[in-house]
Amino acid sequence: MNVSILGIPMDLGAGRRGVDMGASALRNAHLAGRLRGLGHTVTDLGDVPVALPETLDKHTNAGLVFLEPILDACRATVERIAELPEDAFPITLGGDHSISMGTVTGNALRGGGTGQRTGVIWVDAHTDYNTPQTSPSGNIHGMPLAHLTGLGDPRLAGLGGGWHVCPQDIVMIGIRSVDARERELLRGAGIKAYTMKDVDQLGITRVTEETLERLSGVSRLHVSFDADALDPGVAPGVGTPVPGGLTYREGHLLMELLSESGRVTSLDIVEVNPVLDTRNQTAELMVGMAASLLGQRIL
Ligand code: DIR
Ligand code: MN
Ligand code: MN
Ligand code: MN
Repeated sequence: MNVSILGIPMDLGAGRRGVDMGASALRNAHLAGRLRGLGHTVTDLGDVPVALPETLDKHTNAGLVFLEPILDACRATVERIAELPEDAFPITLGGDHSISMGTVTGNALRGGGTGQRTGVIWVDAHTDYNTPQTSPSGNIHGMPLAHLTGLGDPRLAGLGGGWHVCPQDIVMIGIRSVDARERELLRGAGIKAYTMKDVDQLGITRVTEETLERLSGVSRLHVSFDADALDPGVAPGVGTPVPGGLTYREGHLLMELLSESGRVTSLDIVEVNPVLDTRNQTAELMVGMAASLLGQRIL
């Protein structure tokens, strides 16, 4: 496959500093080399420009911290991704999870037109379905999915022109932290969420099979992988660790099964925080997840 790597070194959407270095940490953990070793052609497109928080006022825009510079970075991301050919496999490196408003939209716009129907597999401890009204923090990394479906602030929801993700085309996996008003908003939204309870009860194999079945009518599938979906024991380098996450093998098996389906067309790796990590182990772990999604097999 033709893999295109794009970095979005942004931590403006997160409550803690450091995920802006995530893209660099993933490159240092030999992401490109691992994928070349699997037979892929890999091109690194470099980074999208992102403003430094030290140069900005942390003014809160009615519950939206750093709205303008996040919008700028997301718009630049949409442009860079949308121009890639339809047969490319983009891997976008965060950065905090607010980059996904740009990456998912850019991928939907690839190939021209007003946006293709796109399935989104959101692997995360959190549902990231806050709006500025429901968010307890004002941090935009807790809001990307709501905006991708067209809710929330019209500037963020408008990144794709008129394009939005259909709620029934979203599947969340690994969920174990939902804010009170976010939960109310999710109820009845039509989004499928596999919580950690579901993973424990059904097993990750059945969860993955059901996910692919649910999204069987959708030709483009985007995986948005927040490192905090994994258990903090194996992925300590994240800003908002939550106990009880996916094990090392559950993460890999999910990626291996998605890979076998041959249906995934793009990937985000987000929320890797090298400042909070130990010897870059979380970046190395996430490079392994990407390798499994792109064809690495044990035998
Ligand atoms: C929390 C934390 N739900 C918020 N969210 C995330 O601020 O909205 N942490 N995404 O990684
Ligand atoms: Mn997230
Ligand atoms: Mn998260
Ligand atoms: Mn819109």
